[in-house]
Amino acid sequence: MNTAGRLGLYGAGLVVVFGVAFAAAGALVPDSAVASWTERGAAGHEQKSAEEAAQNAGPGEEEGTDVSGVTIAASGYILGAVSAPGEPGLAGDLSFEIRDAAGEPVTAYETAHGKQLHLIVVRNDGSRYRHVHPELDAKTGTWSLPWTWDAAGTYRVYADFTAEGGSGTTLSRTVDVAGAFAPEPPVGTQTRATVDGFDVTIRGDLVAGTGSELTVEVARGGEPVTTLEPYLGAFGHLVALREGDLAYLHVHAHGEEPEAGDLAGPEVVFTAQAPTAGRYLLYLDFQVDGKVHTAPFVLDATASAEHASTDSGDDDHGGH
Ligand SMILES: [Cu+2]
Repeated sequence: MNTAGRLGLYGAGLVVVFGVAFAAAGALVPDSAVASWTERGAAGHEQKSAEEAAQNAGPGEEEGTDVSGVTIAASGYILGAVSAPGEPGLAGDLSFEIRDAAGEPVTAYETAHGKQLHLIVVRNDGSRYRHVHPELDAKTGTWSLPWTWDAAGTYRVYADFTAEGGSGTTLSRTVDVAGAFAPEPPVGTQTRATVDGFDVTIRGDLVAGTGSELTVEVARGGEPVTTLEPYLGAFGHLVALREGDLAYLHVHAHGEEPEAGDLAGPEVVFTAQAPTAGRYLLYLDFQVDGKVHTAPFVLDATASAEHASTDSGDDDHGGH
């Protein structure tokens, strides 16, 4: 399918600017190159072509859809350097700080989805996904948690947070982990995942430029699982990344925030905002018997025009 032609100027710009890092999946991306593209994305300066000028609108303002997580700075905040072990198997800490426009570490945050900061780490090929919650040293503004890498490669580290008095922000940086890199890119769309004995399916059509309803269903041993537990303010937490630039999409679970002790299943419904046609990598975290499991999926979003006759435009954004 030729999606490139439908991406529009902004998408084309992204392919040019960010596609390089992903295309280099067979090799580590030099720090200098990464710094160059992240800073260009953040500052949006020195753009010359029309394509790049369109990009000046910045993530999140593209055709009214939400794109974030492709820059180190946004909304007056910057993600500082990420410190982490340099190669697989070395035990250490992963740490960083968020700084404000004045360069001061941010020490006060608001809780969203049950936590003050959500840390998503994924290798550039979409593998090795982790969703964790580091601890804040409220004196220094340093976030940290014990950390060991399983495999070499270039990783994207996303901090999804709401600073006190601010709005929800997602910033990202890349971290290089030395060693021989064996890529594990997705081979095609994937609507079914088997994880820790659970069979999880996802259905629904991702349509660019609108809220797309996605339903996940969890089974175990052929039986529907009706004992999904609340996790991060919902009965599941879905993260979606755009293949290529690994832009971080906004996904909302439907329904009221569950209370402790509530159970649900086997289905959980989400609304995802796919900004463009193309491929998306999705990761569902769900909790059963106190344990969190992660099911990965790969979906292709169609251009909105292709879908005009069947899509009702139902835009349920749900609660955040
Ligand atoms: Cu989280």
